[in-house]
Amino acid sequence: MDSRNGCQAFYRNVLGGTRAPNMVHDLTLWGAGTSRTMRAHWMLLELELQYEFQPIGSRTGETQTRDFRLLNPRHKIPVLRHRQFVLTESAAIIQYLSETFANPAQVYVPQDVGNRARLNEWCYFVISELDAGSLYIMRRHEGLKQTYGEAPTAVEAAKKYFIHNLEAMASRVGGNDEYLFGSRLSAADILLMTCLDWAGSAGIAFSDTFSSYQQRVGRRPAYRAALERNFAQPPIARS
Ligand SMILES: N[C@@H](CCC(=O)N[C@@H](CS)C(=O)NCC(=O)O)C(=O)O
Repeated sequence: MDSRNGCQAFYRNVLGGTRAPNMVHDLTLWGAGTSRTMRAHWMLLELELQYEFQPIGSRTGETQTRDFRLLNPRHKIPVLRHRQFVLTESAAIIQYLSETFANPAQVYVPQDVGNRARLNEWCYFVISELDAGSLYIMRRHEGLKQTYGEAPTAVEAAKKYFIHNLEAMASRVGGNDEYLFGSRLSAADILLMTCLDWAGSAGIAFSDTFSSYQQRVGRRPAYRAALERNFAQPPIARS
């Protein structure tokens, strides 16, 4: 949103109305109960940021209200607001947070173009091949078949595609390093871990390499705190 859209009323009514004056960084996160919202909570908690939480859920009607559609015309969660800056897309949100509130002791943030490209490479791979290209296809055409149509062949193919792409990451995940980029968590780990959890809840079994990774990453206090916050209400769905 910017002034080109003539959004003064939006800033006044929607952003102004949600401002949290006691919060040091003036951050609000909309969204709870899904793997995508989990990512944003997790990164906020890794960086030890205080934020206002609007726990709206998917397919509850809460993403369809007039105010929310002004915030995100694509009516999806999560949405992050940092002062007057509004951002959607879980991967973009966690990368923005990790760079804006860099905490190098906790989270890996590349310092040069080459390393940033390498991090993007893995983030885009997980988001496009594991999330959108596999898990979300299964979700839409199995769990949400009433809305998107039943397509068992596509679901079966998406499961195989998920395993195939995951196994292509095995050498990176199963090496000596704790995380994808060495000894520190990165945005790519948050994306991968949330996809593994989502796949597990969809009944996909994966190799020991990924189970060990899941156990390792799952011991992080911020991950556990984010699970509690994001899934405080029984989730309707992981996606
Ligand atoms: N690519 C987006 C996907 C966001 C998305 O699809 N969110 C779903 C829930 S996981 C949603 O908000 N659906 C709107 C609704 O069903 O009301 C992201 O990663 O943030």
